[in-house]
Formats: sequence, structure tokens, C-alpha cells
Amino acid sequence: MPRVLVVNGPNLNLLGTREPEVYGTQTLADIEAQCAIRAEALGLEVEFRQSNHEGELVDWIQAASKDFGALIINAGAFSHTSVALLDALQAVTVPVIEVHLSNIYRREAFRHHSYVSKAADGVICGLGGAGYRLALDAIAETLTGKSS
Ligand code: CA2
Repeated sequence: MPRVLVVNGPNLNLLGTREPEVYGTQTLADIEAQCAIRAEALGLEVEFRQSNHEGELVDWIQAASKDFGALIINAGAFSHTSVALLDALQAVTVPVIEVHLSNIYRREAFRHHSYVSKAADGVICGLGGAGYRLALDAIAETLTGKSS
């Protein structure tokens, strides 16, 4: 069964506690649970991780091609700042989909640019937690060549 790594960056552990008008009311654990259900239906295995530390995210990205068939990443604020994440992502040989809960293009100008996007095969933003499930749908289609 293809394994998909879902990597979440800084402060996403705070989801559901503040700023519901921007990020919704779901916690990251809620999103993880929904992804597990969707992954099972698609014949995928999903592993969900979150870190506030750039180096740990780099380590996970570096190992992704060896241990997983695809990568979904919401790098949080590091999306807009981190050349280190971009360099790590450019060495990934499996499909990469970038997800943001909010529509970063409707927000402050500093959120309009993402280093992650330069290395992503696809980008989903503004659809809340559903974006992660849609990313799984896209990965299933990419890996099997079949649409649902
Ligand atoms: O929309 C997204 O998914 C973001 O990646 C979320 C990041 C933000 O820096 C990006 O520009 C867009 C922030 C995640 C932290 O979210 C919080 C949630 C609740 C309370 C405080 C922060």
C-alpha cells in the first residue's frame, strides 16, 4: 500500500484554539483523523507529523523519498521564509503537494510568496482541512493513474 507523509510546520499544533475566522475550528488531530479515513478509502497509508523546528522538517523531507510514495506539506510560516525547506524539497523524487488552510493570496502580501510552491507538483489553499483530503485524492490519482 503506498505510504503518504503529511508534514505540518510551525504553530499548526495550535489549530482550533485561536483565530477560527482564519483557520477554522478543526484541530490538527481532527484533520489527521479525516485524512486517515480518506486514505483508507483510497488504498493509501498516511502518516501525519507536525514540528515547530525547521531542521526537523528538513530531516523529514530528506527521508521522504526513501520511506514514502508521496509528500503533502503545509510548512506554515516557513513556506514564506525557508530556502532550507526549498532545497530539501528540490531533492524529493516523489510527488509533492503543498497545502494551506487559508487562502494565502487573500492575506498579507508577505504570505503571497511560498518557497515550497517552487518545488511542489500541486498547490491547494483556502479550503481549510478539506485541502488535505483533496491532496490525498490527487496523490491516489497520480500514483494509480485512475480518477475516482
Ligand atoms: O493557511 C495555512 O495553512 C498557513 O500555512 C498557516 C500558517 C501561516 O503562517 C501561513 O501563512 C498559512 C500559520 C499556522 C498557525 O496557525 C495558528 C492557528 C491557531 C492559532 C495560532 C496560529
